[in-house]
Amino acid sequence: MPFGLKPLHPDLGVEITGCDLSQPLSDAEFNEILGAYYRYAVVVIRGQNLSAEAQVAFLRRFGTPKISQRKEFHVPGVPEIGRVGNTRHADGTPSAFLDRFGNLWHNDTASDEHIDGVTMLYCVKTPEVGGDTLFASTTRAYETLPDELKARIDGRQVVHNFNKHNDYLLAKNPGSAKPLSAEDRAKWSDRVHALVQTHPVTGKRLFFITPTLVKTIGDYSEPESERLANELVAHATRPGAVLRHKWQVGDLVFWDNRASLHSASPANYQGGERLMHRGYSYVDVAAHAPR
Ligand SMILES: O=C(O)CCC(=O)C(=O)O
Ligand SMILES: [Fe+2]
Repeated sequence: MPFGLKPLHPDLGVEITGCDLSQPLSDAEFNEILGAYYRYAVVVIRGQNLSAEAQVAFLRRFGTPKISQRKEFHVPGVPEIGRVGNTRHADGTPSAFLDRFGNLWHNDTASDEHIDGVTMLYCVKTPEVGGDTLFASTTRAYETLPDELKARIDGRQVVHNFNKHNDYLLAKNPGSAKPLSAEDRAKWSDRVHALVQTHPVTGKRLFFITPTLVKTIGDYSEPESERLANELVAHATRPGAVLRHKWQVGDLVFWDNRASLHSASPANYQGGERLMHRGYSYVDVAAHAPR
């Protein structure tokens, strides 16, 4: 039986109904899901009862799962799935990774060389207040970009480096991040990508950027590059362009990091608990193109 599709916003996002991911999917069924993923960039499937193993099996349909470096937050025995949230072990130590500054627009791939990736969050616990995740389309953003801004970015390359993100957090609030040693900094190399790109599967034009990681854009100075990055993302996330996902336990949400930007909400849950099982998979777009 074909799945149902319910678009969530004019620019991006769809809910798929009639889908139980705890059961194996046929190739035809997965192909339907893949079609929705590329067409809408953000996919919501609610009411799931998904073990971490079943989540990995679904992740693998897209490509190769990436193992997070935060081993202490892996689901025991399932290193492809990390815990994200504010939960604690019985001894009071955190049992999940909490990004206190999650309310920054980003994609999850700017610090990588291979930028086609799907991020997948499965909601285990959600607070009554806060914890929404926000999404915006980078294809629609490019399409609606004023010509003057298009002219400033067309043909330019963007250099992202994860160290910039750490510097940004420290500058904003000393103590919010760990000052990095030269050895730590050397782990993150510059990643150079075209700022304006054509999506390899959908053929749509988009811009690819995560402002807090931007070192430079083209030959603009660092402060000019930063301003330009913020202008682009302000356009992408202007009022009316944002899809807000309010979580329910059992929601699985996954997104195409090339075609969208996302942002968590500030981690202020007023005493509530939030726990997501998070996976990320490199996507083998060559096997998917074009649609
Ligand atoms: O926790 C969220 O709402 C989003 C977190 C996030 O940015 C991610 O998992 O990549
Ligand atoms: Fe993210």
